[in-house]
Amino acid sequence: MNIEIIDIPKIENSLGNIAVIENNSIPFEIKRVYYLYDIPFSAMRGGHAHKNLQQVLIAISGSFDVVLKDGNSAKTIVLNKPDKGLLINNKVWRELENFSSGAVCLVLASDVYKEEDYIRDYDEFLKSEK
Ligand code: T46
Repeated sequence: MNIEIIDIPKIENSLGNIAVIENNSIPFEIKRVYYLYDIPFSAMRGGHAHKNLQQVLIAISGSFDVVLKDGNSAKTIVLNKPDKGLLINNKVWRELENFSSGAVCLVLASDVYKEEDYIRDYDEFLKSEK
C-alpha cells in the first residue's frame, strides 16, 4: 500500500520536546496546512481518496485510527505520537475514526484544496483502481 510512517525529527530535553518539520522531512512541497479538532468520538472523517494529493497526517494531540484501503488490501494505523507522520500518497482510500478526547489531527498537504481531486464514492474508487 502506498503509505509510509515518517519519523519527525525532535529535540528533547528535561523541559519537554520540540518536533521540527522542514521541507526535507516531507517528500513533497507543503502547499497547505489544516487541522481537525473537537471531533466527537463517534465521528468518521475522511471516506474518500485523492486523485493526485499527497498528505501527511500527524496526531499532534490524542489519538485516532486511520483505516486505509487500496482496492487489494486494508490496514489500520493508530496515530498517537506527535513525532510520527503518516504519509498517504494519492489513490489510497482513508477513513479516520475512534478520535480520543482532545485529539488534533494536523495535515500537511501537497496542494491547495481542490474538490475535483476527491473520489468520495467507494465504488468509483474501486473502478479507478482497475
Ligand atoms: C483528508 C482528511 C484527513 C475546505 O474548504 N478546505 C480544505 O482545505 C478542507 C480540508 C476542507 N474544506 C471543506 C470541504 C468540505 O465542505 O470542508 C468541508 C469538510 O471537508 P471534508 O468532508 O473533506 O473533511 P474530512 O475531515 O472528511 O477530510 C479532510 C480532507 O478533506 C481530506 O483530504 O484526507 O481530512
